[in-house]
Order: sequence, then C-alpha cells, then structure tokens
Amino acid sequence: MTEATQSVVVPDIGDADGVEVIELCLQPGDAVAVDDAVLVIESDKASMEIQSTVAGVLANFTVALGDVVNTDQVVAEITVASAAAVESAAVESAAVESAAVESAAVETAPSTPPGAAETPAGSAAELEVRLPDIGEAGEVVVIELGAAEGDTVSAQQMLVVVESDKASMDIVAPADGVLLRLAVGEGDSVGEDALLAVMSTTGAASAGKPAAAKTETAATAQAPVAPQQAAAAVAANQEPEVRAAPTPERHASGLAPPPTQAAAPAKNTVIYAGPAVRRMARELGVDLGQVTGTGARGRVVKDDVSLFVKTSLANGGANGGAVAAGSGIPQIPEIDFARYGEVSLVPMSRILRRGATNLHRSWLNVVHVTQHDEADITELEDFRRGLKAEGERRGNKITPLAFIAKACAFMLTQHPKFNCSLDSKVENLVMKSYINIGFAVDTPDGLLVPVVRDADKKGVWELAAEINELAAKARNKKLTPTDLQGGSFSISSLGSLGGTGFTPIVNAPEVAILGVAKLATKPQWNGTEFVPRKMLPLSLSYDHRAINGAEAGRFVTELSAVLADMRRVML
Ligand code: CAO
Repeated sequence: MTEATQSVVVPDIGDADGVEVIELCLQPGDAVAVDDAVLVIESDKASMEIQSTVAGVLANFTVALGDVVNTDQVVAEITVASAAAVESAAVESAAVESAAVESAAVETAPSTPPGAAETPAGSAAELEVRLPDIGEAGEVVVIELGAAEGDTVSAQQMLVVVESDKASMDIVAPADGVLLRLAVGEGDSVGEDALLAVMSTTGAASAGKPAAAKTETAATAQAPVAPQQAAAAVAANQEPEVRAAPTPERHASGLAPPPTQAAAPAKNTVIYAGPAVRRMARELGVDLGQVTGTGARGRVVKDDVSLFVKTSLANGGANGGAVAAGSGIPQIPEIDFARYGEVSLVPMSRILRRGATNLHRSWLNVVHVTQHDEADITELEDFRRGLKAEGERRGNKITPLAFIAKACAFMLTQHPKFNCSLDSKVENLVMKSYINIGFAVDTPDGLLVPVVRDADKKGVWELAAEINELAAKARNKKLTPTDLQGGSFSISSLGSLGGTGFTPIVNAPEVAILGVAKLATKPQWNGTEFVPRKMLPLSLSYDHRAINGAEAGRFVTELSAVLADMRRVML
C-alpha cells in the first residue's frame, strides 16, 4: 500500500485579515478519522474547528499555537494510506470548500433573519423568537435551554443553543423581558424560521405601554447568528457566543452567603465551547457552566471536561463544579466587591487560567515540603563570566541557569527518585530513564514551563542555547505542545529578579522542583576568617509522599557541592 500526504487547509474565513490558532486537538503521530477536529481557530468573537476530510495519521502541524492563519493556508499534513484516498479526499475537500464559499457568500449578504418578530395578533407586547436563516444546514438540534418559562431575561441573554455538525450558536433574547413560552425542548430538530420561544418585553410587563415597548425592541433587537455562519463570524468578528449565567443569589445582609449557598457551585459567567466539546459534555452529562475553561479566552476544551469528570468521580460524584465543593474544602465566599468601591473585571488569559488550574491541582494533591540551602558559586560565577566573550562569538548567552540545569541533571542521575512520578493509586513510583528538565518562563500572558529533553546528555553550551531558544518561543507564543510535555523535574529561577528564597509548587505529576533566587555576596567563615563569597539561594520543594526529608536534605546538600565545584559532574 502506498502512502501519500494530504494537506489540511483553512476554509474560507471571508474578509478577515487572519484568525488565531487557539487549540491543536491532536499530536503528530495521532490517528485521525474523517471529521476529527485537527485544530481550532478563533477571532475575538467566534471560534471554529477545522476537521480532517481524510483518515490517516497526523504527520505534522505547519502552524503553532497562537499563529495567525488565513483562508487556504495549510495548517497540518496527514499521511493517508493510499494515493487513491488522497484523490477522493481532494475531490471531497473541494466540494466542501465550494460549499463553504457559497455559504459565506450567502452569509455576507445583508440578511433580515426573523430572529425576533412581533406576534401579529394577540398581545401586542409579545415577541416571537425564531431560528434565523440557517442556509443549507437544513436542520439544527437544540442542545441547551438557557432560561425557563416565567424567567425574567435580559437582552442578549442566551435562551437556546442550537448546534449543527460543525458549529454551535446561541439564540439570545432580543430585548429585556419575561420568557412566556418555550416552543422547543432539548434534542428537538428545528429548521429555519422555527418558533423557539415567545417572550414579553419588560416595558409591556412593567410599564403597561406595549406599543412603545415593541417599537423600541424592534429597533434595538439584534438578529441571532445562524450556526453555519461560524466561519463567517470568525472572519467578521461578529458577536460572541457569550451567555450570562444566572446571577448567584446574594445574602440579604450583603455579607458572605450562608453555608448552603456557599456550597453551591458557581457557574461560569461565560461558556465558550465548540460543538465536539458540547457533544462530549452532553454525552457525559456535564453541565458546561460548571467547567473551568482553560482554552483561549476561557474556552472549554475536551481536557477540561475530562478533568471535571475525573474530579467529580474522585469526589464520589459530588463535584459541584469547583473542586472545592465536593472535596469538603470550604469555598471562598463570593463577595460583591462593588459594594465597597469601584471595581472592574480583567479577563484572565488562557495561559493564566490553565496555570491556575494546574497549580491548584498540584497544591491540593502534592504533600509539599521545601528544603532550603545556599550554594557557594563564587568560582562558578568567575568561570561563567570568563565565558562571556566566547558566548558572544557563539551568539549564545550563558546565565547561571544553564549550569544549574546541568548540575540538576547530574543529581537526577545520582538520585533517580527525584525524577520519578507517583502512579495514580500511590502504590508505585514510576521511575524514568530519561531526564527532561522543565523551566519556568515568565511571559506577558502568564507562566509557561517548556522542557529541555535529555538534559543529562547535553553540555552547558547546548543547554544554554536550548533554554534561550525555548524561552524566546514561550514569549513569542511559538511553543508547540511537544515543547511543553514530558518534563520529569522542573526549575523555577527568579534569580534575575531578586529575593532570598521562595517555596515553588511542584509541577505534578513530577515530584520535585528547584527554586533559585538571586545570588548575593555574603561573608563566609573559612576556618580562620570571614571571606566574601557569592551565595546562591536554593529552595527544593518535593512531594513528601515520594521523597522523605533526609533524601531531600542530601539532594540539596550535594547539589550545592556540585555547584560549588562543577568538576564533580565528571567524577
Ligand atoms: N542570581 C543573580 N543573577 C542572576 C541569576 C541569579 N540566580 N540568574 C540569572 N541572573 C542574571 C543573568 O546572569 C543575567 O545577567 P547577565 O546578563 O549579566 O549575565 C540576568 O540575570 C538576566 O537573566 P535572564 O532572566 O535573561 O536569564 P536566565 O537564564 O536567568 O532566566 C528565564 C531565563 C526564562 C528562566 C527567566 O527569564 C524567567 O522567565 N524567569 C522567571 C521564572 C518564573 O517566573 N518563576 C516563577 C514560577 S513559580 O510562580
């Protein structure tokens, strides 16, 4: 059987200058089925999965997370089993593409979808909410209801979510008012112009002036977006699929809510997820409103749903959304800070949110202890400074971190337990015969930990070059998933910033992390007198379930000795 490569390209994204790659759904080497999501692109306001039109194996991505891509750009390559398959896929792909172009053409034409229509007869205050023009999609399925009959709803609040094979969309309330009737239920298939709901406007209900309220609503109502418009929406930066969750009730006193309320899971105020994720959540019975999204702009990705389910199972199925709710840990009360002065909300970046989830998970799972020491690196610093000119010739900057990485890699060969992981039942140590060292990089968007593979097999120049390259990639948003995976030990260096020590959080499932603070010249007793020495503060946090205190003490003491005299690496 012959092998051939099929390119995955960006479909027509209309007039947009480019859209961002926010998720790589697979890894090179993964098996791909037809219609599998390969990656996700997103503008400020909408997102879209790019799916494979062939079955095969993902050969490589030609773009990275954070890249901006355009129509027809090749984003990945898939190895398929035979040339015939490629040919037929090409035909199929061309057909899909022309359909997309057609659809985009329809969508960009001015449309007047009957999203909100006044009820012709009967109460003049009533508004019908109907499914807008869905083009050739035929029918879409109602996958979620955002409000119940009798609920007071505000303009732009999500009433119904519908989904086609490729995209999901929110149908929002066209005006403030009361939801009088839902004409559909979850699972219903609906076509263009189907009646979804009937609502009354607030003006009619409260002010008793239906005619005026209707006119105002008609003028301000915003037409919902059709599901197959996802690509065009990505391109045109249309309104986001954003839904306001019901505002959590507050205690009348304005103080922290009573325990029963505190235990209630706080819903996400924004739910942003692709159709595949929504489908997965539906199948598993997961309420997406309770899942912390770690994708771009808080987008919920499949891993988030998996983690939510795992956590829920670990908590005996009692997961109320926040890990804390089912784990017996009291939740921090929700405070209305605006009661005490002006406040504003700054959305956390994807990296920050993901980091928060990972750190919280490590913090809750790992039994942390931190061992502190100081290494006398006076000679090492003299040696390193002496290499500066050579570094400039090589175009390679060498900082203490490269030597610290080298020393740690050596120490891990001597103390392999610090390079292990615990298995999920905490019954075995998973010993690794590779030494991959991650190091924390501070980027404008948050903390990232790229990994230097096989650090024990590399020299200091090579380690320095790789650290510099990975740090630059992290800051330029060019890291690939592979760059971030497979670490077995981490280093967090705040040495260039200052400080005398800190307690780093173990990057679970690793069991140890070395924190490095700023070296300082201090008086040291040499047996006869005090002499100035350059002392480097080290803080080793470790998982006490895997490593005992004496082992950690030995590790740090020996590490200090190695840094004091790197010739020990050769012994
Ligand atoms: N003591 C004194 N000076 C130090 C030092 C230390 N421990 N470590 C580095 N320096 C010096 C370097 O030598 C360099 O000075 P010169 O140019 O004169 O040699 C200067 O500080 C700047 O170093 P750098 O930051 O460019 O390079 P680095 O290799 O030390 O660090 C990186 C690279 C990516 C780790 C770092 O830039 C970074 O992002 N650190 C933050 C990590 C972080 O956020 N950790 C916290 C995570 S837990 O919340």
